[in-house]
Amino acid sequence: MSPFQLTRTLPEDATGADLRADVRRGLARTPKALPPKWFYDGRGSELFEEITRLPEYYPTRAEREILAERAGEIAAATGARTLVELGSGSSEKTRFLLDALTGLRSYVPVDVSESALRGAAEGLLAERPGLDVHALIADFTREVELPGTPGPRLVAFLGGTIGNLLPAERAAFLGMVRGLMSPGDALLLGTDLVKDEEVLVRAYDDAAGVTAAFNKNLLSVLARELGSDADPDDFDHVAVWDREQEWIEMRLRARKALTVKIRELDLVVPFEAGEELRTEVSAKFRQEGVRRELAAAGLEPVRWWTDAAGRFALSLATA
Ligand code: AVJ
Repeated sequence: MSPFQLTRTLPEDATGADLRADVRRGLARTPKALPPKWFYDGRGSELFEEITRLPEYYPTRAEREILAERAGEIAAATGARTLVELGSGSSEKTRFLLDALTGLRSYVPVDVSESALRGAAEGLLAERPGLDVHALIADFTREVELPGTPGPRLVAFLGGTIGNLLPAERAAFLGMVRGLMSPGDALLLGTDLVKDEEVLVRAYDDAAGVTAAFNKNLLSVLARELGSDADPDDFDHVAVWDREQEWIEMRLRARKALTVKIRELDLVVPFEAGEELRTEVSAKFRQEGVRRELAAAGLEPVRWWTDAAGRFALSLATA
């Protein structure tokens, strides 16, 4: 059997149908809102990689610091023979885990992007000739069906991406993950932490304007995929801290009254001057909240690590 397999559980046209449904629903509601998963076309993924290198965007560096420091402990605590990575993207930070997990036999990266999966697998297969890589093209916010790889499994969901889900979606997601796990398996979860408002807002509204370009790239996705005529220059990038919900919201704010025509949906969407479209929430967590959400999904929190500055946390939970 080849050490590389690629399985598609996502129908070829699923993404298009999902996008249409999300745009129809999201632009009809008040306030207007779209889910952040639509940022990540080729250009959006590039812009996100650029964000992770910005001086203001600390989460990637903070999480890498924890992984570099704690990969050995994680490996010892889990003894994983399979590593499942949800939303693996470029799999860059995963190297720490792959290097530390000495008994690892299988790596299962899960992502909606086939190109990201192929790119990540290529380097790995060369470096780790004994490793089976079973890449899964799937949307981790939906049902995921894992290949029958050896246990125990470590399921990693890194980057703080869980913060992009709304509370009810997080509960559903954690329940789905719990359902993938057998006794002895573990979840490694990355969460960005509540901190000073200024630091948070700057991380999502950087001086170089990369996050603004990332946010506005959503309009390019809508133009290409659905024939939308929204002009990025007619919108401002906005990042605000919601202190009640404890999340950052990114929005696109119309600079003037305008209409957006979306040809493929036969839709005309009016914006008042100053009206905002929510494009992302990025929730920030406290240890108590993470414990509560894990427990509510039937997962037992067993370890909690932060970077030295206490900005970001990795949790380990068992099934
Ligand atoms: C990688 C999805 C967790 O919410 O911080 C970065 C995405 N958005 N800058 C985040 C993002 C704006 C990022 N996640």
